[in-house]
Amino acid sequence: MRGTEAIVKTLIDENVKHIFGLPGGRVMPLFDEFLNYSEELRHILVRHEQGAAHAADAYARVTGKPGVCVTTSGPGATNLVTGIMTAHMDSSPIVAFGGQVPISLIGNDAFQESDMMGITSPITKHSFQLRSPNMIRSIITKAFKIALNGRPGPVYIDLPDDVQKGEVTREVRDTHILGFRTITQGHPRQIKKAAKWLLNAERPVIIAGGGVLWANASNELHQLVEMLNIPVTTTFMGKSCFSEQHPLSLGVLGLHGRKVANYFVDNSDLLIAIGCRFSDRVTGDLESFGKKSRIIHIDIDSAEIGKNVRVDLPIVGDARRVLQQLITVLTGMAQKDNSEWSEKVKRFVKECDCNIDIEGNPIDPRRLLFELSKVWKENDIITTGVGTHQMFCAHFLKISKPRTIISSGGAGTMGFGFPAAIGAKIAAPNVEVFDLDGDGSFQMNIQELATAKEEHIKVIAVIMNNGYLGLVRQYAELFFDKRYSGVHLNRTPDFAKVAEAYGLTGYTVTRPDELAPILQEAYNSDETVVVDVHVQEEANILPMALPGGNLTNMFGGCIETKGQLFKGA
Ligand SMILES: Cc1ncc(C[n+]2csc(CCOP(=O)(O)OP(=O)(O)O)c2C)c(N)n1
Repeated sequence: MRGTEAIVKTLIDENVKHIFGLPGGRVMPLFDEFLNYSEELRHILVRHEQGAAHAADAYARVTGKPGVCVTTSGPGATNLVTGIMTAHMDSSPIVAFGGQVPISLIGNDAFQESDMMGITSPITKHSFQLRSPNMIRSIITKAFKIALNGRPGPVYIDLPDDVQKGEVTREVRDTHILGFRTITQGHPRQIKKAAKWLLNAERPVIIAGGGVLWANASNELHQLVEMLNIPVTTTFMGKSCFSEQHPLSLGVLGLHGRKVANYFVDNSDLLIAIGCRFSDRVTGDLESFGKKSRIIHIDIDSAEIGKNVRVDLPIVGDARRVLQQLITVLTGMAQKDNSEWSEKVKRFVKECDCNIDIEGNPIDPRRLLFELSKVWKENDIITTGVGTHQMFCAHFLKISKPRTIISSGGAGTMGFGFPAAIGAKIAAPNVEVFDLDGDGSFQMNIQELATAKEEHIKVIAVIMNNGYLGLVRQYAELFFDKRYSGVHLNRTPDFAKVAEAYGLTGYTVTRPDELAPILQEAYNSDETVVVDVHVQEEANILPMALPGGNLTNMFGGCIETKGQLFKGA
């Protein structure tokens, strides 16, 4: 058996059905093999390798299974780096393959050689270099195991040319990884203690992070909330793990979070953080975060516990397993009436329910979200770029089904949205996928329109076009005396015409009354559509807390808040 055949067969055995990539000299043997297995394994040709990594990443976020991408050596492989780092920061399992020069040339500065082991090691869970065709099955199987088990994350595999071309003479089948052990069950004593704390707390709040989604623990989370009437806030990465239509949903917390979420987190006496890593975007000032509360931290990655915040009760384990354990223990205990707390939360949640049906021309970004929400169905998926448009989504969009919002949180990678939409659509062909993007972010991977056209992948790109690198402009306005340096996008192309140039349909929207019919038309279309929505140029995403400041010290925004939210609270 050829090395390339062993690669493809192992991928098929790992249930891989799609692979995103772009070829070059050092990966041609593998691409040649793809032709022999095109029925089982569909290769999707992207136009830039970064797009392949983001598509694989989004595929993983939608399915919960590793996404796979493949590139040639040197610049092909280095073009993956931003995508691998993005997946790493958001704990997304991808397996990325890069071609490599033959083993005998490694270290010679051969044509298109790059030290991908060195480059990827800080941004992956593990990097492998295949050094013998006999090791192919063993290493690829291990790579999938590592990517998915425990805290998920990316794995890189370097594929020297001669290993691809070589013969498998004695296949190594060992897939055991020495020292790789994941703790999934929470310690029973800690679980009991957590249950007691939960029942004794006067003002408990759950903070749910991306780990809840990766563990498929949304049902258990809802169950726990029904049982105890505890409010839930999510991190941006956890958004969608708890229905934001639920009366006890506080929405997203943090720097650009909702006032009501930040307020209740700050005033709770018990925080139960599940699968969240307490990023600086979530905590703000670490000195004052959680000052009034005890903190229970449930996480599969023990290294996260105590890393950023003081933890009073650590529980290492899989979020779903631990929640199941907690529910079992709590079932046997006398429940406490905490209706005073939960009613207060519900009242404040209602008060903080902002109006996003905003009139006026130019279009307010919230108006776009309002119209979008009317068009899409709850199982449809939305991806985003990075900027104000992303934070408008985080703050104002109510998402109710798990894994339906896909965004680059930890890395904040502009250009993520559109290729991610492609990956999401491949993963979930029966729902509509929207990429809600910024005019800056969309231009960073605009070339993937060709991929969508050629591969008949239908997504709806909606561009919140403000003519600026909006979030940086906002920070310049707020923190640099409105001294705008390098934030105006003077030469933005006509996106509708760009879409047409790729053989697709494009629309330009400049008036609020055009939004509903055009979005509906885009929804009904069979092909990828670009909807370029011209919004207010200097719309700020507010309220916000000061970076590094106290979470409750938010300024701006909420002019539409009904009532005086925190007065006398
Ligand atoms: C690859 C990359 N480069 C630079 C940045 C810094 N950055 C953060 S937000 C932003 C502006 C984004 O502009 P746009 O996509 O138009 O979205 P808007 O804020 O206008 O909604 C920039 C430049 C980044 N996050 N990622």
